[in-house]
Amino acid sequence: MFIIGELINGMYSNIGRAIKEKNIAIIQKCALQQINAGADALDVNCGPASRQPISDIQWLVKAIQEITDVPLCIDSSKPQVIESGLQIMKNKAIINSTTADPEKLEVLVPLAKKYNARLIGLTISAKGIPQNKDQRLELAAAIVANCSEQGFPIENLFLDPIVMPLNVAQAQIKDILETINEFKIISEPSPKSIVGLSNISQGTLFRSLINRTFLTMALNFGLDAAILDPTDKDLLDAAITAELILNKQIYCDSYLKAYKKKEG
Ligand code: THG
Repeated sequence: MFIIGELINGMYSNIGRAIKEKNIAIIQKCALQQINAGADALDVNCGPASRQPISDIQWLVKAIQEITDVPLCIDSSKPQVIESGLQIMKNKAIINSTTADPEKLEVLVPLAKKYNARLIGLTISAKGIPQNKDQRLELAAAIVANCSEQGFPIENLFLDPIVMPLNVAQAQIKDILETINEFKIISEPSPKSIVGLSNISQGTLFRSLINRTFLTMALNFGLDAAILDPTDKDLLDAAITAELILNKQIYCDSYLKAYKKKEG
């Protein structure tokens, strides 16, 4: 599984404060902590409270690429903010995200092509978040068709079914898991799948337990990537063990240590 660290997000109060005060050391420490814990890439989101998201995202990207060359996943609903991050990016880029809205796809797919970036497509439209599997798949197919028409390689597209909190949308979670599996049959080559894992446990107790249980289930439905907290050791151990059980890692008695060494 491709792991994108979620912790550089202005939604977290320590990061929100660091962005406001331009405290570069806090951002760099958070980046290294996530990479050392096993992150393959880092999500970068200046948060809902940022009043100058264009300059804030550029400041974050500059701070992080001073100390690492892992791919950065520019997380914003505003295409201008995404482009400002891409303009100064030296690391590989992932655009997080487009929706299925034609106006957004017309701007963000060409940007992904221009900057050679991977692209995350959310199964959401101007009508909002779908309520069932068929609506999710319909929007996913529209994103895939639009990317194909514009000549964007589908292997570089991640589809996100949008994970809802368990305490808000319990009846939809099984549908979301099945959607992940069915993304694969939309086209050949297949698009990849991704989730924002921590959404599942927002507002619940036992967050870590719920996150890791959902992640192991999603892996069984073929999940390729997740935005998650890589410093949650139990979560990463559960993911590695799930991949072992699914025959994606080779068994040995010290498989947890072996996997981490290989990654580190
Ligand atoms: N899909 C895609 N991108 C995403 C999401 C997604 N980016 C944002 C988000 N969802 C993934 N990242 C987070 C980061 C933090 C939390 C959830 C998802 C989180 N934060 C605490 C909370 O809200 O309770 C904040 C705690 C604090 O303030 O310290 O849970 O789905 N493509």
